[in-house]
Amino acid sequence: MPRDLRDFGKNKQSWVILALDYAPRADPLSEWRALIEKTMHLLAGVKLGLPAFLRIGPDGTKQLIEEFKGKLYFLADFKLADIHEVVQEELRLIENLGFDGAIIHLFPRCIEEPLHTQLEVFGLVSMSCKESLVDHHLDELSGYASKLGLKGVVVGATKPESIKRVRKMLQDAVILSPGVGVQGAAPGSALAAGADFEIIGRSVIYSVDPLSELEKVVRAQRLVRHEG
Ligand code: BMP
Repeated sequence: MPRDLRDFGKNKQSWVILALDYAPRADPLSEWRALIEKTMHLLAGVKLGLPAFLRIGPDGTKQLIEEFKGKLYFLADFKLADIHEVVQEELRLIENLGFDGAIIHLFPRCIEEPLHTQLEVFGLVSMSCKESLVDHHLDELSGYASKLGLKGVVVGATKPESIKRVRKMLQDAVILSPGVGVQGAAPGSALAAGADFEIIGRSVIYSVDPLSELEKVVRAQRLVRHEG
């Protein structure tokens, strides 16, 4: 049974979702397993991107999730942007792999009715990169996410004004914000703008000391949560 992302944040007092896309060394599964074991107490969840899935496949993915089940939230980010029936089938297969949640892209606007799934589904309404066309439709896509009854949305951490805007529109939505670290947003800044979780990849994955990198991020987040 998939779990609630907000509970992981509360229990861990960390609002970090670690993005796994890159594996600097040869054996991604062992590498990610070791990294997660070392940093798990500072993570609410792990987001598995398409590059990661293509490296370790369905079996490796199942194995990784099984190993840390209940200790971390597992989020699938396979850039789903298709007709309703195909997205529905993708979510079914993602759920079978053991994931707790999944990100879908909303710009095709082909989903006609609420999706049938136990997964928490997050719709992307803004991107962290500068010139994304998606951002021209922020209000429309946020309204669409709400109409579909999605658990939450993805809004770039590099766009605090957009986070504030979406938070006003969707008061109960769980907002996930990628773009902290390498893409320029400071740790804690997306939370300060109204996001619920910050998605962070390379600044941790490529760090010579991922643990202290994460400690810095979580410290900044706790300051926002407790003093903000
Ligand atoms: P990094 O911290 O290494 O920049 O990683 C950010 C992660 O968030 C990547 O997995 C990327 O796919 C994802 N992401 C993003 O960077 N911007 C978006 O607008 C949407 C994303 O899913």
